[in-house]
Amino acid sequence: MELKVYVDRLSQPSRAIVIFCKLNKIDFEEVGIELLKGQHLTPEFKEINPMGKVPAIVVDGKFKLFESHAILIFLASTCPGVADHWYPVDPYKRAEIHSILDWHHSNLRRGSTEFIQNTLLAPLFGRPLNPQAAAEAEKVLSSSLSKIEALWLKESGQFLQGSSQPSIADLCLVCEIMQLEFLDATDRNRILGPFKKIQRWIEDMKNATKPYFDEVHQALFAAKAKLQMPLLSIALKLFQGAIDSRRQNLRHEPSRGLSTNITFHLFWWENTTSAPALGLPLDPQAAAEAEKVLFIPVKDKSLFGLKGVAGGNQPSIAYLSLVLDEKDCSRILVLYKKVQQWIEDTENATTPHFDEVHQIL
Ligand SMILES: N[C@@H](CCC(=O)N[C@@H](CS)C(=O)NCC(=O)O)C(=O)O
Repeated sequence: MELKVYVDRLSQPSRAIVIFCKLNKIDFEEVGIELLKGQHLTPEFKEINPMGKVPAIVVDGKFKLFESHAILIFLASTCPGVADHWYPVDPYKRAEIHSILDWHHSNLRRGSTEFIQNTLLAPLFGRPLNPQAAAEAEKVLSSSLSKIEALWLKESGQFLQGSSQPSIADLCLVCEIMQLEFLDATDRNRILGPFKKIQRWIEDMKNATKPYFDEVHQALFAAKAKLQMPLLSIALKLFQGAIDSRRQNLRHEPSRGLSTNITFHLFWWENTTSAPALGLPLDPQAAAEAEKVLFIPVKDKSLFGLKGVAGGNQPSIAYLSLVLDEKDCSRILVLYKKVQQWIEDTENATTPHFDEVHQIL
């Protein structure tokens, strides 16, 4: 198998893939895609990942895959010699790993990336820092960390679910938390300080994945050192205008991964409709932001061929999850005939249960 791995080591899911490949002696070629240079937005890279995100892989020059969790599952399932503990064959253990991975994207990752963006990185992408968004993100992040500490780190073993050896879920979550190294010590200590088990677990993961964990994270520490250079911040301010106008041009680019889009659908729904039921105010500005993100990828689902996600002519669980989530976006969906047809097809393929279960809406 010829494997090309497209990554930027400053990206946490990219690091998880590189560490996994090195550790498991998987033969691969690492192709650097520098986010800060916009290399993920070039037409060439979008041929590989139409979402314009790293990581992505290409196998034997033809099979292309994005989304880090899916990539790790694919590699663990197909590459010879990967130890069972990374992605156990036992369906119960496997299901628990999937559960943690799905949770990761809309909780820990959401809190961590939003916090880092809004306290530090936003100006690099032409956006202002947003202390209010950072404060909200910190709540999500801290709540996620407390869930990991209370639910999944147990006395029976060093790793998630009390296992004695790590799985791909340990790798993804720890790489995510390592991104907090970008922060200054005060922020990082305030956030991570209360979580002693998590601190111990990070050390255990470093040891379990030696020497690759430190090697691959070098890029992060080097970038942090650069970010702290005062000269660089002055240069960034000077270039702010140029970056701004570039972002304007990119505004209409699809730029979010599929699982993130689903999360944005939820934000949109919450801020236009359901928040009062939870005792929260509606936030039209947040809804408008979420809608911008949601809108583009719905159109872009034509990229999947719609009549055959992954080439099948029968629906998969992916169809079911996406359709369930977007069924009620009629205002948005009205423009997208193929998506409407696909919802109809999924509805027919799951009749009568689809309509029966949607009754409650
Ligand atoms: N859910 C995706 C997330 C991918 C992602 O957000 N990658 C970021 C880097 S960490 C990226 O490429 N961002 C570029 C952009 O959004 O323009 C995964 O797990 O692979």
